[in-house]
Parts: sequence; C-alpha cells; structure tokens
Amino acid sequence: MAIINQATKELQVKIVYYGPALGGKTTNLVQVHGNVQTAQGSKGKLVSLATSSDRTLFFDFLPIEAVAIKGYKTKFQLYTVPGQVIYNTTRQLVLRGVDGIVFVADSQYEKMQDNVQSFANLEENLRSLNLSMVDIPYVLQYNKRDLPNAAPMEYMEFLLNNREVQVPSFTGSASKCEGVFETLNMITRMLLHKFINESQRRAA
Ligand SMILES: Nc1nc2c(ncn2[C@@H]2O[C@H](COP(=O)(O)OP(=O)(O)O)[C@@H](O)[C@H]2O)c(=O)[nH]1
Ligand SMILES: [Mg+2]
Repeated sequence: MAIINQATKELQVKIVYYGPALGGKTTNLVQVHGNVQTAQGSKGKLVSLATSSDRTLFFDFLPIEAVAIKGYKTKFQLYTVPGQVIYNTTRQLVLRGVDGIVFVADSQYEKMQDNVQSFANLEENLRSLNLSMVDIPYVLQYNKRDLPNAAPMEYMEFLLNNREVQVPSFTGSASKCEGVFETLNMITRMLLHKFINESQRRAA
C-alpha cells in the first residue's frame, strides 16, 4: 500500500491507467493535467515518453499534490502504460508498487477483444508481482462513448465487470474531458478509504 512518510506527514499514492493500445489512457492524463484545479493542490509537469507518432513508449507520468486527508499531504502519481502487446516488460515495470488502477476500455465494438485481452494481461502481470485484482482497488472507464460504433454499456459490463463484487464503472469521452474527473475522483476516494481503514486497524 501507499508509501507513508510519518515524519513529513506525506502520503504517496501510485495510480496506473491500464488498457488496450489507443483506448485513451494518455488522453486522460492530458485532460487531468490541463483541467485540474491548481487552487486545491499543485500539479507537476506531465512527462510523456512518446514515439514520433504520439504512442506512449514507456509511460506518461503526472504528479498531483492535494491535502486529501487532514494533516497529510497526499501525492498522487498518475502513470500510464504502453498498450501495445509487445511492451509487456514495460507494463510489468510500471505496475511495480501500484496502489490503484484505472482500466480504460475502448468502447468501439471492434475493440472488445483488445479490451478483454488487456484485462487478462493486467491480471497476469499483477499475479507476477504477487498481487491480484482483489487486493488492488480499481475502477473501469468505458471511453470513446462519443463514437457511433460504441458498444452498449451492459455488454461492456458483462465482459469486464462480471465478478462477484462489481467495481465502479464510468462512461467517458476523454478527448472532451467527459468522465475523466469522475473516474479519477472515485479511484482516489477508494484509495484514501483503504488507507484510513488500514491505519485505523493498525492503531487498534
Ligand atoms: N473520439 C474519441 N477519441 C478519443 C477519445 N479518447 C481518446 N481519443 C483519441 O484516441 C487516440 C488514442 O488516444 P491515447 O490517449 O493516445 O490512447 P492510449 O494509447 O491509451 O494512451 C488519440 O487520437 C485520442 O485523441 C474519446 O473519448 N473519443
Ligand atoms: Mg498512451
């Protein structure tokens, strides 16, 4: 779980945006960077390591600072992974130390197999880190809802959110900043709850 520095009262939380190539992970971070309220917290620079064609090569990284819990300065570190199938070693590296995950699915019908494959790849990579989707809070974002070939929500829920305990899911059009902050707010809230619960349990 998150890195806590009791001396400086700092909480560091790592959130990874995962999903198939071209689903909109980088766009989510670009929108957060462009629209986050600087009055409430400070944001750092968005660092992108991209190829010339704008594809994420290693990761995108955006630090956001906020006072989310009384007395604790909280640093959220947002990362994306490259979605292309061949970059799996990179995805495994970026997942190290992950606290929470946003799975960005592409709503276009023809991308359903990519979505399912990417989700399975996420589970497999977590397993290789001795983690599982049961321990790591995550939310789903069904992105690109603005496109005419978007599959029905129910179908995507059936494919990606069909477990005993369903996780929160959101529709999005990241390129119009729709659903971006709803998604981010939910995962940060889930992580802060987890942090508070764990520290209460430790104190009890
Ligand atoms: N129509 C539409 N295009 C989007 C949306 N989100 C992202 N895109 C576009 O999809 C392409 C891939 O997005 P990107 O964020 O680079 O995907 P990534 O590979 O997951 O990081 C870019 O051309 C984006 O502008 C969306 O909600 N609707
Ligand atoms: Mg990207």
